[in-house]
Amino acid sequence: MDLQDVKALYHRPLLDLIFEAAGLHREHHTHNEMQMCTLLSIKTGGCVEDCKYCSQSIHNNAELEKETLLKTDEVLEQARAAKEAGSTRFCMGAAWRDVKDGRGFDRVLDMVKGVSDMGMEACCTLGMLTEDQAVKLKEAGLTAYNHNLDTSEEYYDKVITTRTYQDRLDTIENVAKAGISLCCGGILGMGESTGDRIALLHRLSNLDPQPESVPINMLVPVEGTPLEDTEALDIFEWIRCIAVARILMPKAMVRLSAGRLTISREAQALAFMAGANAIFTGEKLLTTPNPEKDEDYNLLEVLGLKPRPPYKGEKQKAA
Ligand code: SAM
Ligand code: DTB
Ligand code: SF4
Repeated sequence: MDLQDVKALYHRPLLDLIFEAAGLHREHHTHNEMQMCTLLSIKTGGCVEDCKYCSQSIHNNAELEKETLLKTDEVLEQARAAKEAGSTRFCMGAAWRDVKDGRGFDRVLDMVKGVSDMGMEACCTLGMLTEDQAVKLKEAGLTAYNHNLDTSEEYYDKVITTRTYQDRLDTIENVAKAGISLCCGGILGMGESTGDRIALLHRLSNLDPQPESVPINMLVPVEGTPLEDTEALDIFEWIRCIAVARILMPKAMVRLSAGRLTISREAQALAFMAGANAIFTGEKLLTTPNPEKDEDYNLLEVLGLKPRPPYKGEKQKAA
């Protein structure tokens, strides 16, 4: 769909959007299933990028305990615990600008292999990646790689100046060339305009192939970052974006990522109706808090949703 069409879609009445999104969700997915994923920060803080939202950038002043790259055993222990708690996808995040070949990367490859051998979907987000590195991750058993566009190309340099939009697109291309599923989305509520949100959704849906998973992050305004005082985005605008994402990318997993802690159960329920079908569980995302496990399971139960089994091997699950 071209930008003008996405714009027209975006401005349709909200309930019409939710209705259409819900229909497409039911057509392409088992609509009462929720994918539960767990995140682990395998290397925390000290990142040289200047992403203005991020607690882990050396350019910001967020209070944070820095950590060097975790040991493989520690990571696999956490993956096992996540599996026991019902997670089927385990995502490892590192505060790196890009991946450097060497011992650190070799250790990450061991982690990926270990998680994959446990029967979980293994996912990583490690910053920029070359094609060769992407191939190595694929061979180690990686299911998906997360690398976000974050916002529109126009708004991008208000948020990050140390790498370009094109750098991001290059990594995304390297991931696709290696045959790894792409997890690619953005952040809402960074002070961007409606037009920026439309442009982001347009860009995401025109990636070829489309992302297998689309994380929709709501800005977590971390103290000590330049975005700490950003005014919260209207929750219906967030739901509108989720519905548009579902309509534009009917086969993707639409993943409610950062920001759920401050979003009401009712708004989350509406987001699920609008096609969101994956959440991050566990009390922490990478560095910021997330709803308690019991709260999430309670919400699923109330809504009649059940955790979705892992789908390693097949790209898309039959509805
Ligand atoms: N360093 C790697 C990178 O930037 O690609 C991987 C980790 S990074 C934390 C992954 C994503 O988390 C970012 O692209 C951004 O979309 C999201 N994120 C980080 N901090 C956030 C915040 N405070 N609020 C919402 N989303 C955030
Ligand atoms: C994504 O888009 N959101 C997740 C995942 N990819 C790695 C990360 C959210 C991080 C939120 C801020 C934090 O906890 O530091
Ligand atoms: Fe570094 Fe990623 Fe945070 Fe940007 S979002 S500062 S690249 S950890």
